Amino acid sequence: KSITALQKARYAYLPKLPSALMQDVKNVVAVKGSATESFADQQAIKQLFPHTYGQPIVSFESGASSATFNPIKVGVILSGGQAPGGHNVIAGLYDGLKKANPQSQLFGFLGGPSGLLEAKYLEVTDSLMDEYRNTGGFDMIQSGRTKLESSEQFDLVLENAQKLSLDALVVIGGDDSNTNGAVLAEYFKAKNSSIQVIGCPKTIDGDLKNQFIETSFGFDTAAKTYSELIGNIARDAMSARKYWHFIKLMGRSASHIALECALQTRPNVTLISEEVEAKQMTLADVVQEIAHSVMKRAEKGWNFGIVLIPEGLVEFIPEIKALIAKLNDMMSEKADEFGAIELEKQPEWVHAQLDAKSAEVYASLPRDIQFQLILDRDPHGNVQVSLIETEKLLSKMVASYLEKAKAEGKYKGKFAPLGHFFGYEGRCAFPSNFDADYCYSLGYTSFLLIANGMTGYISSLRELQRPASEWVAGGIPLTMMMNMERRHGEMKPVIRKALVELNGKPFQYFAHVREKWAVENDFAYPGAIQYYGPTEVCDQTSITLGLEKSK
Ligand code: FBP
Repeated sequence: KSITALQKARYAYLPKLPSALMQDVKNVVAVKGSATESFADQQAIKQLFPHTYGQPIVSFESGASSATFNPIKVGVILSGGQAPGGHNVIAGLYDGLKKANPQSQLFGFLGGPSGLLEAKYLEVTDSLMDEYRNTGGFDMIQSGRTKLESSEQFDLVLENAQKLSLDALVVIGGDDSNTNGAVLAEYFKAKNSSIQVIGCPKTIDGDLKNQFIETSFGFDTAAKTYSELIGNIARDAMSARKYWHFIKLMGRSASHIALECALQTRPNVTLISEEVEAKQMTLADVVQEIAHSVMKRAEKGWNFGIVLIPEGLVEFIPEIKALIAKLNDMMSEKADEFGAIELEKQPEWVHAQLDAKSAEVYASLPRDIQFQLILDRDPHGNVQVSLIETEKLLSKMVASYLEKAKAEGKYKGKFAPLGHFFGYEGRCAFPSNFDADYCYSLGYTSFLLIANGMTGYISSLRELQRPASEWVAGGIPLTMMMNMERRHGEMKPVIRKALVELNGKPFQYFAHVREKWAVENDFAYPGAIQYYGPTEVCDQTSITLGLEKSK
């Protein structure tokens, strides 16, 4: 294998831990708070989770531990999309286990939740672990999106875990995977099994957060990676002065990534899906917002600029949202009929099934977008927004808007748009120092939760705006973060997805400065993630986290 100079250097990096966790495990005590309630729908959640509802928040502090530290066997899975730092969660868990008792064992299930069902796993050894420390990606044990939902599946997981004599399972995943983790923890208890389940908050999307989970891991690195590229493109635009760059950014429904990248790079236009929905902006309104900046800048002779588009945008534009809902219902109700239609004829077939309003919207979209809207949904029922080329849709529509404006004598500029999509390139970067430290601490904390007998908890680090030594480690009951939501026509207990809050500090700051960014050249150039050098260059957290935690 060829190892790059950076990879070699990163092997030697020692992730920072909160100082309370730096001592011997015998001197770290679990301090429990009082009973908790779920964020909403308390009665329904309590009924669905009779064994795990209401557990206290736990924090780890200096003090004599009551844990026994007998040898234990723990399984771990990486679930869903990749996020930088996953390997370090495993490293923190592994080091904690071995530090407390060298006889303890860690098993990595392969390919995500399906590895649990198929009993495909490997044992993590020192040499294997050392190959992956501080590296990006999930390739050590891979990941997958299989959804665990039926009781047959849960039985199979239990059976496979029992065959291996597992004491605990750590699920590293996003909101859906941690919801699965909560259900699994409850299921094991209901079946009188003592196998514990602990979750860790993963996703570049940044939408698994609340007052206790300050950020999900991977968000920091992914946003910094995209911001580097956006900054570079902005500088290219400033140099060549001839292109408008339409950049779609990954992140699913939430616009956290787009907002963070905007704060880092100050582009001319950034669309925030949550605002589009709140203001009920139509596609025409969105196009007009972009065209406003293009036209204002053209007056100054600047026929170039940067537009950031969150990938989930189309789902928040009222008329397209309604169309997608109709398409979802139709595609599941008439799945067989739809499946039998020749690919080329699908849009026409779909069009004929829709009501007049949705049919009109569907017909108004370019043909490639019509196809992209009827692609298969993912196993969790989500539209695969990464595959919809919103950047092209918008640049085409802005072009026609400008043509009209030109005909009316309102615009004299030139408009040459280029489309980009930044997504997969940010998910497996070498984790930033923040993510490397945060993930290692999350993994180490998940070990402490196991050692202290907890189940149905998510590993948590708080006060993340401070240096790592001052972070507060602990566990939050998963049921606390749940509410009831309609999924596939049924009410289900799920962890609440955190979208951008329009009255939150990050958005408020952005809203305050964006008109200036729209018409000026205020671009900022963050450059590549730095791993070595002054703390203010290497260890800074995301601007979102900084603003959210500011007084
Ligand atoms: P999760 O962390 O929620 O699994 O999603 C991360 C993500 O990168 C989303 O931003 C994106 O929409 C999706 O995965 C893409 O899915 P896939 O990797 O299956 O193409």
